[in-house]
Amino acid sequence: IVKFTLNGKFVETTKGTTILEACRTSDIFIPSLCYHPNLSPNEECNLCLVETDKTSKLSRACSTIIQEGMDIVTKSQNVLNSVKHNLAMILSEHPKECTSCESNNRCELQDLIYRYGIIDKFPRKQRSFIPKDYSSPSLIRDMNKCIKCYRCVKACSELQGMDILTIGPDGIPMTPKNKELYTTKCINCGACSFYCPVGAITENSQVREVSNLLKNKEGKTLVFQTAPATRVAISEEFGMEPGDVSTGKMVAALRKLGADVVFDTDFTADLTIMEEGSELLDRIKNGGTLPMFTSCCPGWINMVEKFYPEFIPNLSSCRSPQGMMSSLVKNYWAERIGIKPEDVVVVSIMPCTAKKDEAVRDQLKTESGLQETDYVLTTRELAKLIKLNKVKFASLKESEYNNPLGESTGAAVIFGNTGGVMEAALRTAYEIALEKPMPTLNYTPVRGFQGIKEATVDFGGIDLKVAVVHQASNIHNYMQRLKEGDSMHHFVEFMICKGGCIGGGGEPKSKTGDYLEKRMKGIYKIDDNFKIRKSHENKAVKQIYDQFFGHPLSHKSHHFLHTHYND
Ligand code: HC1
Ligand code: SF4
Repeated sequence: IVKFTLNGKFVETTKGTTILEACRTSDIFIPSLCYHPNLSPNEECNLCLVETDKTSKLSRACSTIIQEGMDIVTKSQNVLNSVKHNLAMILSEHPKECTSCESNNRCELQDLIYRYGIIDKFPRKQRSFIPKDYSSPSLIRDMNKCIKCYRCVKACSELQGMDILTIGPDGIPMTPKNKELYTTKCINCGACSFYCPVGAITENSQVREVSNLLKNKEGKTLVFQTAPATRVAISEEFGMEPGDVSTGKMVAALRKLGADVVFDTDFTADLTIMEEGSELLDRIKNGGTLPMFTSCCPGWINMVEKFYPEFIPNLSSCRSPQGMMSSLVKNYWAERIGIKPEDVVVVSIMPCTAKKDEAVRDQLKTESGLQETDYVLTTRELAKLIKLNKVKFASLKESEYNNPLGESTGAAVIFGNTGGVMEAALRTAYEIALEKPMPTLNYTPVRGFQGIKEATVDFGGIDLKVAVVHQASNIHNYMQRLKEGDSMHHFVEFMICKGGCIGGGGEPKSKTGDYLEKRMKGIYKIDDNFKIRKSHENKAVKQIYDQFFGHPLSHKSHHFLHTHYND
């Protein structure tokens, strides 16, 4: 414990706390652009200035550790003048394109400029123009807007272990050899866009396209699907808490915006379990490639293809639930209700930027060459669309999904959390293999935030060894172990973002320390409240097997629900 004075008040905190952390816990506002609680301090923006011990020399709150007896002042004229000066300097280098910027109204620089009443008084400091990078379907980079905070660089290296972005000679983050992002080994996880405080790296937004379609459908039927992790995060964009369950409000908002049909990606998460669980049992029984890897996370698929191609045979051949849903809508549902697949537009709402990249894969087109998922909006983009249309989200009356592709179980929604696909698969595979339910449905060894979770399940005679790995840096470590022949599991779940999809690069940019924990709890709460919590008990799933696919891994399911990868 250290005791100190903060703006004249006696306070205590634990040893090693920085001034910035102490101020945030005491609800004292300190401006900053380069600091983020999930990243190590950057000490670049020079905005988190405070006075210590009555000296006129200012210290950076983000990197100054509180000492016993320290006297800290955050609000002197000296501090204010310096913050204003430094903000004005940053603004002088920043393009004034706020009205058309993707980050308008959610830009941390813009917020500070208003908060401190900064006038654009310095002459514009001309930087040489950097061509914008539109190469990736997932992300757009306009480094002219970069404020050199380096949060993207740290997110890419510290959190994801990817090292795609480094600081260039001009101080601007660059890709290897300045190549277009899509031609590098970038996996499109979007962590860089999540941490960018301005509009320099953003999702490759399709809000305009979807907005135009909603206004003028040109005879098309607009079908939406919503991913598991969106429903516990979108609330944050409307002043509610992380983890608040907004499934019904999100469906209602989509209807209000003009959606014709809203299906649930959770339905195809249940279908994934049927296919993937059967695939696992088949591989174990018939000597197939093990360990089998889950295949629903598109950032992970990119990583295998780009870094570990020798492990492509380990990937489950199942399409992701997004891919399965779009395939079902265009190849099965459209025909059943008498519309041509080309007259259906599928828009999916995802927590993930890499899903945009998944959507354009050649493998995921209909036989006649139609893209099955037409547009992907991240949770952030959907929130933007809702705000643009002035829909009052918080007071919406809840609405239900359309059926049959809207019916789901508790096993499906937990896909949104790290460990969820594994837990859902075990609930079903165990029961199919042993003809009795698992002793406990809440399989806690695969829950929580530990980077690599390992467990052994007694599968009646064989010990089924499973692992769950999330966050790209942990995945690199796991794959290294695997390459060295160290770890041997039967089945491994991989999710590229910390926490799984709830931590996706397209989720709202919440900054409270515990937003991931709260979203995770929200997901488990939905599962706990479901009457049906096992995928194989989903009635609509059973029906689709009876009426169309026959059984898991049938010829038809291989055709419509499975895929192959690029080597
Ligand atoms: Fe996910 Fe999935 S859980 S990948 O994390 O398997 O994005 O939410 O939609 O497709 O269902 C994401 C989430 C999502 C798929 C499912
Ligand atoms: Fe790095 Fe992910 Fe951004 Fe690519 S998308 S540059 S891998 S953080």
